[in-house]
Amino acid sequence: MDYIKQRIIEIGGPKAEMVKDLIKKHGDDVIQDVTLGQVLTGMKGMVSLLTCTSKLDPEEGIRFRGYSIPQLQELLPKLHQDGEPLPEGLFYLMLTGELPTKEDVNHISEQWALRAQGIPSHVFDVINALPKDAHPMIQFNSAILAMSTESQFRKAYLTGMDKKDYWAPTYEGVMDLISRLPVIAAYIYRRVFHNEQYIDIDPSLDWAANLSHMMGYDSIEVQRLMRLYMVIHADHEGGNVSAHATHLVGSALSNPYYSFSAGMNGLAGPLHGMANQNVMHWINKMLREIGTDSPSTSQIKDYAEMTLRNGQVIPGYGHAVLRKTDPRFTVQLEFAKKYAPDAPLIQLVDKIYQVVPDILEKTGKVKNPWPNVDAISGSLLSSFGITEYPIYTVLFGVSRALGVLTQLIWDRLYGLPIERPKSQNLQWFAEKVNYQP
Ligand code: AMX
Repeated sequence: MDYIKQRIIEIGGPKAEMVKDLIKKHGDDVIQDVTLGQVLTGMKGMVSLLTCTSKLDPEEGIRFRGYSIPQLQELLPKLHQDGEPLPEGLFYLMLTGELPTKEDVNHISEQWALRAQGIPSHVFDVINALPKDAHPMIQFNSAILAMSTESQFRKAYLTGMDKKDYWAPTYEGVMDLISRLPVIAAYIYRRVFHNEQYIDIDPSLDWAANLSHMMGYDSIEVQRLMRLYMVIHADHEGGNVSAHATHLVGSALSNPYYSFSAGMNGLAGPLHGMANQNVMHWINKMLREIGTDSPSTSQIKDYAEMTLRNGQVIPGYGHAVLRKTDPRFTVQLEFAKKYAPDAPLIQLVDKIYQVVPDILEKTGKVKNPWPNVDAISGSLLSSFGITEYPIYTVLFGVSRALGVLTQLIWDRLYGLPIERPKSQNLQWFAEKVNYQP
């Protein structure tokens, strides 16, 4: 057995026992009161999920197994001393709760490069059957579903295995799926934007560098950017739409492909992962309508206010949990200032940052006026040559697989049951609070 699986058994076994024991001894203990407002406004702040891969603090931002992004930059194995952490290391950390060694990271890199080569040909047929102008997320998700024919979980389930072992075929499916996503994403990118000039995988490269390579970018800078991008988008606790959807569908024991596909359908929404593309759309429309590549802060202010007057959101700003500037925004801005300080788009992002929070604050209703991860990610990719913004949500999805699929393995380890919250009609809520119109 692979030594990582052995380690998962050692770590996961006692934790699974603890979950059972907690339910047995404290299943009826009250842990939180729930307000009507919480239920009717998206369950914000309502504790309803068990997730250990990462934790989101409203003021500080994300921590992966207790480590902040700056700490990860310091502690996770890197290819270059002054470089970005390898996403393989973050995956290992989220999976086991332990910091990986360089050998662990190399082992995962090798595993993924090997497994990436096993994509059945019908998956590419499915992509090719779609029109090229079908949004890349449609192509991406269709390919994920098509790969479900390979599900090891389904085969193992049908053999009648013991449910405490479900995590093992789930792990195999997750490893296959994560390894293959860069190939699929790059294939879609080259199909749609580069005249079907496909580039083969290079098994000597790490996972993120391979994605960059297969997309057609072999510079050290883009490889570094891709590693950073893949690390910071990987996980954001359990309640965000892509994680929660993956978890929910997975709770029916749907295989990793079905479960992840559900998460990706959620990521494709404009309030979630599609925001990274919409930010570029918003910026380009603004530049077109104002008629300049370098608008003044007062022109940006007028345009942002017009967006609000038209009843639209300003993409890249606001968050359901965060109440400060997203550290994932800050780390990208730092990267940009280091490697592309003169990029006009980065200067524009900086200018928008000076103007928009104040405007959102003045609405009196936006709970978080600060930029999120998507306010800059597209401008950063664009500044390094990846200008075709419909692919951005796909790249987000490749990264998000690391977190939500690790969560799925843990759902299986914990033996979590099918999810089935109670719903009530409007009258029930009105009666519950003695509502008087
Ligand atoms: N522009 C304009 N209005 C905004 C806004 C923004 N950026 N952010 C929030 N608001 C509005 C909401 O639409 C809501 O208006 P309503 O009362 O008229 O319906 C009001 O402010 C209160 O909303 P909230 O409690 O502050 O936010 P939320 O938790 O309901 O939603 C989010 C969070 C991210 C969906 C929202 O801030 C938003 O739409 N932002 C723009 C889209 C975006 O950038 N999404 C990406 C988020 C990160 C990610 O998942 N990748």
